[in-house]
Amino acid sequence: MDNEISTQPHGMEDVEIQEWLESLDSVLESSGPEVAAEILERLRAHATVNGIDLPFSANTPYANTIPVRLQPLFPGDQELERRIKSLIRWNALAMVVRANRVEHNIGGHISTYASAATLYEVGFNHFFRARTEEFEGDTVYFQGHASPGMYARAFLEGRLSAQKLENFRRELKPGGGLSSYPHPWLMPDFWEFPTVSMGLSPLMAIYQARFNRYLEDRGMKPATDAKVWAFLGDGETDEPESLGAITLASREKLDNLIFVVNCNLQRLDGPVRGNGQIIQELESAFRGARWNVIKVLWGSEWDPIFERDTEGLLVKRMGELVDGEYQKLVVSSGAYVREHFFGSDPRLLQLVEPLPDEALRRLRLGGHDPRKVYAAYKAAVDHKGSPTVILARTIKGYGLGEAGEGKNVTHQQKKLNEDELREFRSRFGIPLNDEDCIEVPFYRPPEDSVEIQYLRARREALGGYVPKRSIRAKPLAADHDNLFKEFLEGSDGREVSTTMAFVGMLRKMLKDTEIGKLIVPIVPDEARTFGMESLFRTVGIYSSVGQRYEPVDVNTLLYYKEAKDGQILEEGITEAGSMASCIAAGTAYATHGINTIPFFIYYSMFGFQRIADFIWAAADMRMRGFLLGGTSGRTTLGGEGLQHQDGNSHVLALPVPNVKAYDPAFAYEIAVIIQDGIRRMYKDGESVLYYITVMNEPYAMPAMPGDVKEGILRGMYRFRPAANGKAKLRAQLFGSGAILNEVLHAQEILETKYGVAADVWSVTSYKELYNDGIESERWNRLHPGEKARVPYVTKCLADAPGVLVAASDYLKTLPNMISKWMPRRLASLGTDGFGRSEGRASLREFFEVDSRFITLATLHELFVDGKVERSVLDKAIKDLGINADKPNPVVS
Ligand SMILES: Cc1ncc(C[n+]2csc(CCOP(=O)(O)OP(=O)(O)O)c2C)c(N)n1
Ligand SMILES: [Mg+2]
Repeated sequence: MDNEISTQPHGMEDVEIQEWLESLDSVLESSGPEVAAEILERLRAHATVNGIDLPFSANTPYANTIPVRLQPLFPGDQELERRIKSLIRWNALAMVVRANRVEHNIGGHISTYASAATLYEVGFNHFFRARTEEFEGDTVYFQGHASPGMYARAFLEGRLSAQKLENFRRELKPGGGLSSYPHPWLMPDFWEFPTVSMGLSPLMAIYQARFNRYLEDRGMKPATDAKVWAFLGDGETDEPESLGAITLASREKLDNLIFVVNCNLQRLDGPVRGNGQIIQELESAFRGARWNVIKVLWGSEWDPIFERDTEGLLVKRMGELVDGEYQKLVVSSGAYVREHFFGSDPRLLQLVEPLPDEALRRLRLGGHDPRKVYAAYKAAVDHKGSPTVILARTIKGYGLGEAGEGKNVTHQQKKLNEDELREFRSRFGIPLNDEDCIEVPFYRPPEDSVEIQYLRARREALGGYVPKRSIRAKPLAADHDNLFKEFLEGSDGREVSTTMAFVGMLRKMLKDTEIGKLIVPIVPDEARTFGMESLFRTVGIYSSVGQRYEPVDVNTLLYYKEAKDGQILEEGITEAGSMASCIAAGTAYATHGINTIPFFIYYSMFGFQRIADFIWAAADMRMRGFLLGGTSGRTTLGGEGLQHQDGNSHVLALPVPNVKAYDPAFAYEIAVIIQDGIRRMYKDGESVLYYITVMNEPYAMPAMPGDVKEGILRGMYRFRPAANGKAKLRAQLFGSGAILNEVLHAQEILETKYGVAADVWSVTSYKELYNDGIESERWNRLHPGEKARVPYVTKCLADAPGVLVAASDYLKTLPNMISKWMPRRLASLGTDGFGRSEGRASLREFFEVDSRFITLATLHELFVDGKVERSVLDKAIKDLGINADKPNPVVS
């Protein structure tokens, strides 16, 4: 930490220092801060040129960034706002305490909001503008654990009933309750952004602010001064995602973005940086990234003390303390503060001599002083050219006193004893008597009280209530039969991959009059891998500054074209950032009232496996759009090996309830899925999103064999029946993705070499089949008296004879999970195990999913059923060239 203001360096006389400081002061006075800064900058350069080694520091002293003389007047009624804030504090606390009285251990958080109340209330009373018909509104990411405060405010605003508050964390009670944290899925009229998985919201906020600019630059919404506010915890900043994209924000000059970090110096277990200073650490990280950093450390009570301190001793002392010591100071008596903080230097003691101990104890921190917080917010919204972070010092559990103010255990505090409740009540002036207060009732002053009137008037002036979520976009017509028709017709023998087929569809969609402009292609530096480079030229890569250079490949047809109205979001190597863009685009129907349709294509292994929690948040947010897992399939992506070859993502897509996951084999399947997806999401308004894997193996795309659309969407359909349906030996083979070709090949081998007639099914989605199966089971269990529902798989296979064999490029668990609804035993082949750097054929042999292993599996099933002799099997193993003692891919 380098924030010391040294007073006597290397024997230099005080007077010399004083002279330098005075001349700077006089420049400041006569010519202003800009000239003073210029001189200092020149001085620094001069020093460097003359060999003076100036240590780098991105820190400023441990003091408020905004000096008192630049502090604006507080525009509100401070006393009234304090009373309103106290009521919110009380109700937030009551909500948690009551919930835990009714149901022990139901949980909830008191101390986070207690520390952040002023940070929020200044925002609600003066800054957060609601979304209205005329104005898009500010976008606010509330710290997840502060949710009781947001509910308590909405209660005072008359938006949430006492009944709802009573059922905080008990959402399933009659009349409904309130979700623990912000979840648009559970409270779709209230919350907009899920923030409780820490670290996600800062990154999402950055890309949201960037997406707002993208919409403006593309002329899809008017440019406004709407802001994106993100409230985070200081502990939360340890999540790599929290700071992982801050340079994008400054590079893009996102002055529409404001972070507020609630620096209570504590996380759950204890101090964030007991032995250091989290505020200084964050300051240097953000300043280094060229953000505008505003520190709000000290409240107004400190101002006169600073003023008396002409020697800079106080700032120096403040910079010396580590956070562990600060934490102790805020819970200590005035006498202790005098002795241990000011006592380090007699000159410091002198500064506070006139103040009694009680006044020392009451020296507020900046984050609890509305005037300081207002000044910081005002400076942040007025700031131009870069994003702003406000580092506000607060006390965790502020006001809880003995019940947990500033204590290490405070994060988990959910109960207060009678004395603690009375004390809290008295401290915040809640009009409840001793007896009533221990019942912790919710308290709302009458409608005509000055508090309610004021609160309502403030919100009215700011356009309405926040947070509030509503769907603002009109449904699309989504009548795209013509658009997708050509893809149902096959490739006329031309070999193309499903990726190429998809890119062809994307190209066509981009030209469509209804959805062309709405499409947002998003790619983390893999556009060439997916053959998308032709789009660079046609729709351009978004860049807020256009293209300031002549691209090296300008003479080629497909040159790298960046443009201010470019449509592609080429995010660079950040799947998390790309997903955050996808979320912003896929929720714009609510946030902006614009039906943007994201198509986020990425290396499939780096999707669900790497950024699953963002996908979970997207699902919670009711994101609409398409995730495309490119180069998927453990054996279809040759060469790349263990890290890239994805045989997992369809399993990892299972837990996200509203993700529809497809593993299509042919272009027409993809066309059917995308067309239907656009209809369901953008016309019918369903809260689903799509995951489609596409592969890079080229093969001829067949035409759609009749009307199999329903089967494609529901998860399976018979693609190619057996040529000889009358044969004695019968089988049903199931294939997905590129492995369907192996299955088709096995069908031929079985028929020509072994006299087995097999039907081949394309299984487009095991997830759809599984969900349908468990839903039928459930319904039957709950309605035993009614006609039993039959799972779709069972219906499909009702009259299908023979043994059953499935093969895919994913784990065997996928077919296994639906096998119980099949008429007979199922043999499953799949790619469990680590991948290898190899070609497709070797990989498919290694994982035992090629046509030979499918053939063998079928014969083996027939053997188990007593339909063929052992000798047939032995001979087949030999004829097919299968090494029976090869390594087991699952464990090798
Ligand atoms: C990704 C993630 N990990 C862990 C948690 C559990 N958790 C909830 S709050 C908390 C501490 C938060 O500390 P801080 O960010 O400083 O917020 P404060 O409550 O102090 O304002 C933890 C560890 C979580 N919600 N998300
Ligand atoms: Mg904290």
